[in-house]
Amino acid sequence: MKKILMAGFEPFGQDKINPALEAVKLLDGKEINGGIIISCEVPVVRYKSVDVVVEAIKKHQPDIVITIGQAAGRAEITPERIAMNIDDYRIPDNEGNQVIDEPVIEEGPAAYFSTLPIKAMVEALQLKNIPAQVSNTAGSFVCNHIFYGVQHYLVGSKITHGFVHIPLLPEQAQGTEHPSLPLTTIVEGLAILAQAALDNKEDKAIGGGTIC
Ligand code: PCA
Repeated sequence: MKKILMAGFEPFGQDKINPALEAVKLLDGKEINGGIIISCEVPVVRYKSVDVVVEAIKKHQPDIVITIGQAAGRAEITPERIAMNIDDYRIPDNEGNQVIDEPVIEEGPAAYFSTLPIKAMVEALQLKNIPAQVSNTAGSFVCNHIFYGVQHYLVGSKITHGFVHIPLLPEQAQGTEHPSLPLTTIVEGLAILAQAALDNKEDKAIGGGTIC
């Protein structure tokens, strides 16, 4: 049975809850077709976030790693395509680090692509009527940092990894203009993503893309 490590971020900024953490807690130990999901909690802290996931990888020896965070303002579950080698924090992380235009890894390449089948994952979600779309930017805060840092650690490894942003929960979005998704839908969506990652060694060539 394959292992899928799902790592969800703790709350940060003004938020008291992070749907990523709530969802992965509910998915811990869940069996899917040919695999089992293991979850872990990740601090919203520069460097430490990557260290925690690397420790979990060493401990559990997963086949697939999916790191997950919230994206206020997004209406869909969005597998990220690319991680860039920049930390540019508009707000401090949970230990007060606020850096401007510093690399995630000195001497690292400009960017890494997700090694998850992002198009197949989006297709699998849409087939179940769960809103989903590929995203071409994970921002420049700790989500991009962990995405880049874990990809860097996994260079040359057989373990595949990518980052997924999810919308806010209805209770977080209340009184704001932000869209939201219920926790049950997010949990169902992440299980579908894990299954799609397991079932598709190669990504599907599905058209789309964005035009500016
Ligand atoms: N979202 C933030 C960091 C943690 C999280 O859940 C981000 O998008 O960078």
